[in-house]
Amino acid sequence: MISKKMEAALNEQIAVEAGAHFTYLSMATWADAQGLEGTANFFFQHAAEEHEHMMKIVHFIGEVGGRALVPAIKKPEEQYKDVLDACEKAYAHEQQVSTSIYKLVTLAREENDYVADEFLRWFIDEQREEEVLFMRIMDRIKLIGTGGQSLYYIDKELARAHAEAEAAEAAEGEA
Ligand code: OFO
Repeated sequence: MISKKMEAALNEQIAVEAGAHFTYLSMATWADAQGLEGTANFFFQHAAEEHEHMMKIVHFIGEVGGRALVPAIKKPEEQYKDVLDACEKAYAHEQQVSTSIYKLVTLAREENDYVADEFLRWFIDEQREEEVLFMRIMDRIKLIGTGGQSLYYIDKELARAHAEAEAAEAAEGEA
């Protein structure tokens, strides 16, 4: 049975993941409206992943005898200067998410909640992968340049990142 403290902390994480889902959804629709199809698909996929993260926690809380609560979500930012700006904000967001996951792990250990500790391991790996992904994308965008003519190549780069992520997910599903 989960402690009340752990249950409350995991419920806060549900709000964090839902917030990430909304943030990436907003980046996706912004990119779509700019005609940046590759970028939009990349962020739509990321939004879907954050929804999955949220649902993992919802189901976990239920499994360990707690009650998952549906959070109120703050409206995300709607305008971005350019793709680099969106990626920088996504990276900063992921860093915050990582911090909140680490705090959950610390709490699980303080509470001797080995089940939650084990459950959270997946999120630690996921956060590392996501931070690396955004760092790589930002590096590539900086190499390509952010001028108008670079947009086509930046969009292709994000389309490639999207395709790679889809392939990795499919391979994971087959394993
Ligand atoms: Fe990328 O944030 Fe979820 O865990």
